[in-house]
Amino acid sequence: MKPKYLSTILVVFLLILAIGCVTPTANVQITRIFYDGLVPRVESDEYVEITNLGDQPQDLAGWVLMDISEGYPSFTFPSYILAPGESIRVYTNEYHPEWGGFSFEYGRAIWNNTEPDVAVLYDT
Ligand SMILES: [Ca+2]
Repeated sequence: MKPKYLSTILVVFLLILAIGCVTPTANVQITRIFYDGLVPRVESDEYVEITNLGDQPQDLAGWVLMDISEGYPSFTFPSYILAPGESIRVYTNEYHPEWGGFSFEYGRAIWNNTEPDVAVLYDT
């Protein structure tokens, strides 16, 4: 291989590396599960808190929050721009506009109080 081609390959490689470094990546994570609700039996006040830990706004449209221990319920987000540092909550069956107003609208407790369930947040 001629040196000319080697340098071209090197330039392309560095270009890909540079684009990878400057492209903003989402860092949205589950930061809390309030699993032991205070509302008797139905625990409608349980919630999962989700925070944007990155430095770029992230649209949550189509993202899915699910209890994968049971495989249900799941919540699919509408379009919502989560600002850097902002937290929202998905309640079991309550409506809190100050936390984004998201709810599973589920009539029973979701998150087990004794044997922890696993919550997963899927991006699109
Ligand atoms: Ca619970």
